[in-house]
Amino acid sequence: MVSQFGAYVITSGNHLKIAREACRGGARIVQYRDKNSTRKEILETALKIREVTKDFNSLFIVNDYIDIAHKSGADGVHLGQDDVSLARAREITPDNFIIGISTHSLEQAIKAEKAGADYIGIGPVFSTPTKEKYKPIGISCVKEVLQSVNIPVVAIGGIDIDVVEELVKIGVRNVAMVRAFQEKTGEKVKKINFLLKV
Ligand code: TZP
Ligand code: MG
Repeated sequence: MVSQFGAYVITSGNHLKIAREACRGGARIVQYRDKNSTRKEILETALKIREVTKDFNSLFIVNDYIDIAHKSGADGVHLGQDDVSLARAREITPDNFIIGISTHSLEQAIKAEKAGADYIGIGPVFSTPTKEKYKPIGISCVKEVLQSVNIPVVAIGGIDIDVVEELVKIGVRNVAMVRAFQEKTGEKVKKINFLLKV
């Protein structure tokens, strides 16, 4: 797996459109995160996003659903702290399947690496309505995580272009956004990848 993603695009709203624009802008990785549709709809959209990401040679990750990730031919799945355990996820997915884990503290980050995660998300860095029940961890926690684990660390939560430079300064090499990628997706991917030297 690549050791740096750069802009990590998480879809919302018009998922396929965002995925397409992300790929056109040079995104190395797209996560399909759909909290509203039915399983059937999610599989249908996942299959379409798989086609687009394949055309651009971008990695495709499905949030929450291991079975749909597998059926759609995705490269991997992204799981949260309350989802099936990483060990179980490994058992039921093929070799080389990418498994990313959401973490919200240094302890969770270290635990996820030990358990064999391919990468982790760490956040929310700043407060965000997209994950409003979570307390922001702040930049200092992200820095500690970067110093403590060796797998790719994706900073997430309340991030927009204007803070990327600050994140780069503490060593962040992967930045995920949900809301901020709803507008000018391709343009933002390009800018972020430039700042992250991807
Ligand atoms: N995990 C941690 S924060 C977050 C997720 C999915 C939401 C990030 O959304 P936004 O809109 O980029 O703040
Ligand atoms: Mg989840």
